[in-house]
Amino acid sequence: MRIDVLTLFPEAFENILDTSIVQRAQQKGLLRVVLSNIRDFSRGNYNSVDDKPYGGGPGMVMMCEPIFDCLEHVEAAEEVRGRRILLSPQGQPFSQDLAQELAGEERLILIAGRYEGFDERVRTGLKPMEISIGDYVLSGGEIPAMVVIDAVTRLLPGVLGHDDSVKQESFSQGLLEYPQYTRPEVFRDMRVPEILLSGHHANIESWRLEQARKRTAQRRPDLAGEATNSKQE
Ligand code: 9D3
Repeated sequence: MRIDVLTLFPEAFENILDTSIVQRAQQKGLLRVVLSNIRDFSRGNYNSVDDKPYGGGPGMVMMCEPIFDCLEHVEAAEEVRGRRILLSPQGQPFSQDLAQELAGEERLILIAGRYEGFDERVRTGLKPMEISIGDYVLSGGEIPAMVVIDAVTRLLPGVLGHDDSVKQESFSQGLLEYPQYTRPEVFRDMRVPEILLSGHHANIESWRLEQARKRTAQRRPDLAGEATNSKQE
């Protein structure tokens, strides 16, 4: 997969991309992330990428021309056009299902904005899909873009290696995690549940499932009923 990111702050991505699973995916040749600075496509003497909103109002708006030019430049670098994605508070809520869908694409082009928002012609002219990562106010689309990159990268075949964590995830899909323990057996009078020391794998598995269900019902009633469990049902 190739992921392009159009941003005013390419530096903001570098540390994250170079220290995460994303780096491993890139080293394995499964992913290539290409950062482009929208400011490189600004015109005129002041290199501006934002301007005052027509009709008045607070704040500044991202201009369409540098974004169109940057996108067209980046798209020309590869045969496959890919999926255009605008990170925006007005977008479709990001979810594991959407991450799964995006992981099937050959190429993603993420557009991360700053300021009060985009000139509407970015939407009408480029017809990107819009993604929000949740109902809270951030200062820009960079962190949401990193969230999307991280969630999608983990789903690319070969990135995690075919260890249990992938299986575990699908096993307990839609449930919160069960309680986990590691050494020591007793820490400040708090004991590890006896069943986990019993070596009885079937009992351990049903204890974990029960714990996961209780926890889900208590903390995330909105998820209850969502769970798919291939072993049990
Ligand atoms: C307080 C500013 N708001 C005034 C009506 C609008 C606004 C514009 C730009 C709010 C946030 C932003 C910057 N956020 C994003 O670009 C963003 C975002 C987010 O803030 N929350 C969740 N997901 C996303 S995806 C992109």
